[in-house]
Amino acid sequence: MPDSRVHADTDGDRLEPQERSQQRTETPLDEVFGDGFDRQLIVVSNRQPYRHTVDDDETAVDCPVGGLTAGLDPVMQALGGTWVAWGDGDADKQAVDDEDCVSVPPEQEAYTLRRIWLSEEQVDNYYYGFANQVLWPTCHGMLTNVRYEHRFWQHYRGANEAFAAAVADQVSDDDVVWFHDYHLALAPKLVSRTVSTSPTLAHFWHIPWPSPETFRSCPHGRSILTGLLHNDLLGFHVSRDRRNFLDCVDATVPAATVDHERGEVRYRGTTTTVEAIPMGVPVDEIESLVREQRRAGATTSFREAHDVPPDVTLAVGVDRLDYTKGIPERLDALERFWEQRPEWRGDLTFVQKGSESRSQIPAYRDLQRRVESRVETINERFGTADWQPIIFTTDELPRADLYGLYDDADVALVSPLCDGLNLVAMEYVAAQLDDDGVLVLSDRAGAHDLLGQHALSIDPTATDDFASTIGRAVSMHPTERAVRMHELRQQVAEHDLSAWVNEFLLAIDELA
Ligand code: GDG
Repeated sequence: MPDSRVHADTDGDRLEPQERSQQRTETPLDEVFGDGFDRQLIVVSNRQPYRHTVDDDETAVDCPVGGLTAGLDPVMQALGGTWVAWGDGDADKQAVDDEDCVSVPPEQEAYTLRRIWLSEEQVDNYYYGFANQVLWPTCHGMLTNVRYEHRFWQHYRGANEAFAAAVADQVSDDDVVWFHDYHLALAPKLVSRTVSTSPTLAHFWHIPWPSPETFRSCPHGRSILTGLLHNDLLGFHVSRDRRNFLDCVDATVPAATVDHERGEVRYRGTTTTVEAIPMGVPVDEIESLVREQRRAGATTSFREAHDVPPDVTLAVGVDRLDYTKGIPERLDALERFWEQRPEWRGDLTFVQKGSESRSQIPAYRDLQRRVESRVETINERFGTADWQPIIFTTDELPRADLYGLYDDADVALVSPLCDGLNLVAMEYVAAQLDDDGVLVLSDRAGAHDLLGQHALSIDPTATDDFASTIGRAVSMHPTERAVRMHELRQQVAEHDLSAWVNEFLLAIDELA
C-alpha cells in the first residue's frame, strides 16, 4: 500500500481539516494570494489536499501536512478552481460524484478536487519506481541509488496520461494549469496534445535539477525534458537548477533553441520561460501559532515529555527519513562534538524528528536502520543515568507542536547533502520570535542561497568543521544570535509563501 506518512511535495501525514482551519490565521486570503489574478486555476499534483477514509464505519476527512499541499490549499480556497490529484484514500471513491469530483474543504466547499485513480501496480511502478527510484536520486545527484526497470517507465507514462486526461476534461481556453514536481514531467506534453483549447501551462519543479553530466545517465531523460518543454513557464527554487536545466536542454535536445540569458527555450512552437522563484513558508501563520503555543504554555511540551531539563541546550533536526537529508552525517558531527567537547555532555540534547518515508524502497529502509543504530551507539557511548544525548522519534507532530518545538530549540541543524530548497530551515527561522535561535545550514540546500549569509554555513560531509560549527552555535553570544536571526527573519518574511504564489502567478500573467 502507498506510504502516507511523508511530506511536502509528494507526501504527508494527516490532520483533521478542522484542526488545520483552526491553525490558520484569519487573513483575507484573496487579498494575500493572486491579487488581480482572475483566471481559472487548475493545480495538478501527485498528492491530494484532502483524503476520505473509513474510520469505525464512519467516513472521515484528513489533510496532509507539509509544504506543497498545506501551502497551496489556502491559495485554492482564495482563488477557487480545480485541483487534480491521486485519490489514495480508502473512502475517496465513495465521496466523489460521477465525474470523480468532490468540493473541498468539507466545511467550506471553496474549490473542486478532481481525483484520479491509480492501481497498486501503477503506484508501485510510477511512484515508488520511476519517480522515486529514478528521477529523485538522479536529480539529487545520487546515482548509486538509481534503480531502473522498464515497467517503471511504462507506468510513469500511464500515470501521466491519467493526470493529463483529467486535466483535459476540466480545462478551457483562458485557464492556467499549474503542475507540480517530478511525478508529472510528461503531463504538460500530453495535455497540450489532447486539448483543442490553449490554456497556459506552468510547472514548478520542487527538487534540484542536475548537471548535464549527471542527467546524461537518466533513462528516458530526453522524454522528460521534452515533456517539460510544453510548459509556458517552468519554475525552480534557485538559479543553479534553472541553469542546469537550460544546460541539459542544450546538451540533449538539438531541436530546441536555448537563450541562456533570458532563460527561454523554443521547442516545436512553444516558448518555455524558465525562472528561479524560491518557495516560502507561511510566516504569519507560523508566528501566530507560536504565539498561541506560548500563551498556552505549550512550547516546552516536547522537552517536558522527554524529561529534558529547562537549562539543557536543545538542538533540533526535522526531516523525512531520506538519504538526501544528511542525517547520518549530522549524527557523525554530533558524535565528534561530544567527543571533543566533553564539557557539553549533559548540557546539549539533540532531537531528531524523522518521519518515515517511502519505506517500500530498500534504500529508505536501510537509511532508517542506519539512523536508528547510529543514535543507539551514540546514546550508549555518551548517555548517563539522567541524560540522553539524542532523542529520535518518528512520531508526527501537529503543526502547532512542531512550531512550538522550533521555538524552544536553541539551534537547528539542517544538513542535507542535496536539497531543492528545505522548508524546515525557513520554518525554524520564522518561529524565532525573539531572534534567539541559531540556524546551522548546509551549503548544498537551495535555502542556502537565501539564508547562507546569516546562518552558520556547513559542508555536511566535513565532520570536523561541522562539529566545531555546532560548538560555535551552542555557545554563540546572544547579541550575535540576535543580529543573525533578525536578518534571517527578514529574508524569510520577504520570501514567504504568499510572495512565492504571487510571483509565480505574476510570471504567468507576464508571459508573452
Ligand atoms: C520537497 C523538496 C523543498 C516534517 N515533519 C513534520 C512536519 N514536517 C514538514 C516540515 C516541512 C516539510 O515536512 C518538509 O519539507 P522539506 O522542504 O524540508 O522537504 P521535502 O519533503 O523533501 O520537500 C524540498 C520542498 O519540496 C518544497 O518545494 O523545499 O527541497 O525536497 O514543511 O514542517 N510537519 C508536521 N509534523 C511533523 O512531524 N506537521
